[in-house]
Formats: sequence, C-alpha cells, structure tokens
Amino acid sequence: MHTRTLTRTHMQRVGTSAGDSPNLGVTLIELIIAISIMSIVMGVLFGLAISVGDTSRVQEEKMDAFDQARKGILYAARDLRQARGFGISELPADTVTYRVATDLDGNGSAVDVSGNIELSVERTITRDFDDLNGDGIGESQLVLSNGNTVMVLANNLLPDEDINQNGELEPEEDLNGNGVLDRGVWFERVGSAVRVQVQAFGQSRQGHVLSTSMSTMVVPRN
Ligand SMILES: [Ca+2]
Ligand SMILES: [Ca+2]
Ligand SMILES: [Ca+2]
Ligand SMILES: [Ca+2]
Repeated sequence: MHTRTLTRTHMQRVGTSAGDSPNLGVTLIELIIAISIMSIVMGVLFGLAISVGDTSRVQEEKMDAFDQARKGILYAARDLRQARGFGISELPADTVTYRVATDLDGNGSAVDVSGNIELSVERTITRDFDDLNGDGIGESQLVLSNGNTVMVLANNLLPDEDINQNGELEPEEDLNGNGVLDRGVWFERVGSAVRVQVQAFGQSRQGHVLSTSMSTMVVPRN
C-alpha cells in the first residue's frame, strides 16, 4: 500500500511536471519567435530610416546645387546688365571683365558736367583662383571683384573639364561622363547679348555628384 501510494504520488509529480513543461516550452518558443519578428521589424525600420535619410540628403544636395547655380546666375546677370557693351572683355571665356556706368562726381547721373559717361573701375566675374576674399575657397567659388571688394556669387562650381584648354572635350576630360564639355562657369557672346552659364554641384552620402546647370542671356546697356 505504502509503496503503491508513493509510486502514485511520484507518478503524479512526474505527470504534473510533464504537464507543465509543454506550456513553458511554448512560451519560450513564442518568446523566441516574438524576438525574431521584432528583430526583423527593427531591421526593416532601420533600413527604411537609412534610405529615407539618404533620399532626403540627396534632395538636400540637389537643392544646394540648384541654389548655388541660381544665385550665381542671378548676381552675375544683375551686374552684367549694367555693363557698357563696348567695354566687355573678349569672350568666350570663364572670366568676364567690364565697366558699369557710375555716378562718380555725385551730380545724380552717370555723366559728368561735360556730358561724358562716367565709368566704374573694372569689374571681374571669375572663379576665385587666387582666393581674393581669403575664405580658403579657391576656384570652386564664383566671385565678383571690383578691385576693392570681392563678393561671393556662388560656391560649389563644377570643375572646368577642359584641362588642356583647347575648347574641345577629350574623353579623359569628361569628369562626369555626360559627353559634354562642362566648364562650371562660362561666358559667351550671342549677338549683342552675353550668355552666362553656371554649373554647381552637391555631393550625396554615396559620393554621387549631383549637379545643376543654369544659363541666361544678358543684354548689356549700350
Ligand atoms: Ca555724374
Ligand atoms: Ca575665396
Ligand atoms: Ca580639351
Ligand atoms: Ca562633362
């Protein structure tokens, strides 16, 4: 009797513990599955966050390139429009020099008492090759200089691809691989007008160079 009871009790214990353990097992499996799903979801979300970040960064770079080109064109055109047509330097070139009508004697107009037109000192729109404004940015910067002051018109100019300066595109010069000779900044005469082209870039996280090219026609005063 005693032995039987013990055995039954023992068996009951085994039974009880055998009955509990499947529940515990399922809970553990559920937990593992839950963690796995969570890891996958987190991974997907993380990946999404990175790609959204990349996309917005690319957009930002595009906007920046656009802004720089637009600023360059706007400022250059605004000043060139005041230029005396006959005094504009030889074009096409990546630099333009000119004079604008200016009231030098303060009589209220850009002519002197004898009726002669008063002209400003020479103004030059050029890449800042010699870093005239000392901001550490050289030829990727477009500046307007009048001898005394240097105004930044744009930054992030595309490099001039015409390395040997022959006016033609050699295959090894095509840095952005678009089959076109890109100059970054370029001035050329079209009839009595001056065509101004400004090309600026932005760089994405992956190192892709995103660029914007803008041009406008300016008819200087005569
Ligand atoms: Ca005057
Ligand atoms: Ca500079
Ligand atoms: Ca060339
Ligand atoms: Ca090119």
